[in-house]
Amino acid sequence: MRLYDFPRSSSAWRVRVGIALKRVEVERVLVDVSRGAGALDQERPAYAEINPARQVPVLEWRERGELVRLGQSVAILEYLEQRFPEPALLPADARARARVRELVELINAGVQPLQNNYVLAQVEAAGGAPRDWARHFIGRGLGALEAIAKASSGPFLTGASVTLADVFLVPQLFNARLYDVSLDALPRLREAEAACAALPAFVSARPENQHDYVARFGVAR
Ligand SMILES: N[C@@H](CCC(=O)N[C@@H](CS)C(=O)NCC(=O)O)C(=O)O
Repeated sequence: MRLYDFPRSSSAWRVRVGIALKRVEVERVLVDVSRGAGALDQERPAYAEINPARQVPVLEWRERGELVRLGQSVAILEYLEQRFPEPALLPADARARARVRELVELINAGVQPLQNNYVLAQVEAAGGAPRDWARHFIGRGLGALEAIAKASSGPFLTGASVTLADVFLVPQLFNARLYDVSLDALPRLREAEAACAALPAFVSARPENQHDYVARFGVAR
């Protein structure tokens, strides 16, 4: 399997965690989706062939001689969940599973797209204030997540074991700090983040631990 990846991408980070938790062997291909100066690998026509959305992550594998490419972190993680069921990241119980998916979508659909680099560049081009915009939507989404997570005793977002909800939470909290969102009123989210930080899969997936990237770009970007 091959993962098209960028260390600071919160969506690719989710997939790195899932891959590490399930101990799947992957080859990684670095795609620079940052908006800084320098080569934007994703702008090269070749990458549009790999993902017409020109985004990371993409998971690629061969199946019965066919090359399969799959974008969207939710689709990728659900595919991995079916193919590598252990450890389970979606609970078996229907209600608990739906709750996890609710929290996943809160981040995946309700927060991350609104603070994606591409959107922030458009906000800036329209004369807006991209950092204020990002801070507003991240704070709003995380507030809702906290209110829902409060109903569970923890330490993870929905209870005693790690689920996809936690996999989506950790990179989003990293971005929250990047945009100076206050986490003071979000104790359940911080508790879940601390529980995840004790798991090696979450540590190895962090951007600063992507050593190929650090060697190529330095850690700051
Ligand atoms: N919903 C997608 C979002 C993917 C996404 O937004 N990727 C970002 C990095 S986190 C990206 O490639 N941004 C570059 C761009 O949109 O130009 C997923 O979950 O995979």
